[in-house]
Amino acid sequence: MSKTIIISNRLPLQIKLEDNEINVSPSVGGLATGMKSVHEEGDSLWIGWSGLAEEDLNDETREKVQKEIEKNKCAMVPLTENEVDHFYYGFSNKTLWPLFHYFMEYTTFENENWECYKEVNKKFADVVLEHAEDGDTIWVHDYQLLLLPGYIKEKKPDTSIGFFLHIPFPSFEVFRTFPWREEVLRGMLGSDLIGFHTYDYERHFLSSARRLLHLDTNFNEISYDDRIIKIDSFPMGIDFKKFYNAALNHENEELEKSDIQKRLDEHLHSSDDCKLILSIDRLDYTKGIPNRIKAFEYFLEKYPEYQQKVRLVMLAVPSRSNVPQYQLLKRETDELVGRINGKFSTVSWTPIWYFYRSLPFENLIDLYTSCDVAMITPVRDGMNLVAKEYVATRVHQDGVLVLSEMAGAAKEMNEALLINPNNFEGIAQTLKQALEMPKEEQKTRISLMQERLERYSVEKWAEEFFTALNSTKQVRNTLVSK
Ligand code: GDG
Repeated sequence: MSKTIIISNRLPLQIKLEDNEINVSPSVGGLATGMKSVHEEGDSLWIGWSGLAEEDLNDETREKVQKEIEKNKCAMVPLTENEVDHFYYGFSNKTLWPLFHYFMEYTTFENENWECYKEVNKKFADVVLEHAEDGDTIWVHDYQLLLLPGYIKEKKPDTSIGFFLHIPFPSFEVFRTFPWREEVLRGMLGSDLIGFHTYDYERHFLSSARRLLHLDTNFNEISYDDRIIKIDSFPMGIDFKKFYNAALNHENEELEKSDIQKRLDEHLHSSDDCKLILSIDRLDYTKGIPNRIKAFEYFLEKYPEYQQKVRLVMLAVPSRSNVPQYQLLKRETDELVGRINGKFSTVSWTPIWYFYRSLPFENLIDLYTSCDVAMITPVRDGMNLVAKEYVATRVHQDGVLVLSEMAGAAKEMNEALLINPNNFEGIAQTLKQALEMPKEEQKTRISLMQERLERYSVEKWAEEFFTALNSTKQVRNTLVSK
């Protein structure tokens, strides 16, 4: 009986260690949700890092972690602090992340990090090869594991390997600057199916494969190493029902109120007719946070009648805070918020409510359901699930999504108001349009987007990827039997 192996940098578990005791809970992220049914049903195994460095564990705690992981149908790839430093913070987040998001000025090319990236990908391969058998279906996720498909295919050619990239694949002109470009392409081409969020990323990949490796391509297929590899786009969805139902329940239940909800309640029950504009992102330079704040400042200056009538509620979730660019961004964001609040605030009104923390799911729903407009302005973003989640929670079909055309999500959400994140004039006019949009128009736009989100949910995304991967298996079998 063949089985399914899912591999991502992190396991779909949150593992906390306190006083030699470990606490394990399931992750709530999009990937974990999407793969849940695949992982729970049938014979399946999820391989990844636990989030704890080897140095944090002793024999006793390692055994406990191991047991919990096995109980959850997972297997662990052990990583040392040094590996986390060079593979994760180093190569993944100082080289691949900025380069693939077109931040070339932030990209470092350190040979030591590259060597460690290769070693860790091999470590992942070793764990996969301990478990994989001919006929198994293997799904590898994201930019931390670009070399892994190649390492697996070399040793286990009779497995079906799918790879999905959650971030953009950059254009050839950017990718060609990368010193290890051929090795990385060859690593990805160990797969039988390579998936991206959008057709543009797929096109960029095909172009790099053609121009750098001189490979033959036929539409979306590449001939490589006596194999045909299929390249396709699979825009990732969300667990629509989870968000929609949470928003419905939220209206009925008396939940324990967070400081944010108390503040939102005060606002909603106050007599002023101030509207709320929401933004939620990890504090990451790709998300266009400084641009958004500056565009909001421009809006308040250009349309002074909106001063005291609108407020930006901004949740920035701490992320990768030991990478210097993220520390600089934090400082810049703090300063910009301070400057704008200092410039415009009155005794009764502060233009920006800024929260730098991560919130429990229920509070995320508080934010989504309380805000009139969501303003999502990444300068580059593979997909952007926050845009989709905001729309899914609008159970009265009101609200307006202002979305950057640089987010993969913009390709599917035509009814959003699309903006260029660098055009402050355009953003200001679009914000005004959003704040003044008639209810009927809001309803038309939101319902159309909701229908699409419900139909193309994250489960559907996973199902379609697996169907495409299995069809590559059938094509291979036919070729072999000929
Ligand atoms: C990468 C790509 C692509 C956020 N704050 C809190 C919280 N969240 C949840 C949101 C959403 C997720 O985190 C963020 O997803 P995004 O898609 O917006 O962004 P990335 O983290 O950059 O994800 C991206 C994605 O992979 C999937 O392929 O879309 O382009 O960069 O689900 O709800 N959740 C909770 N508290 C928070 O404070 N509970």
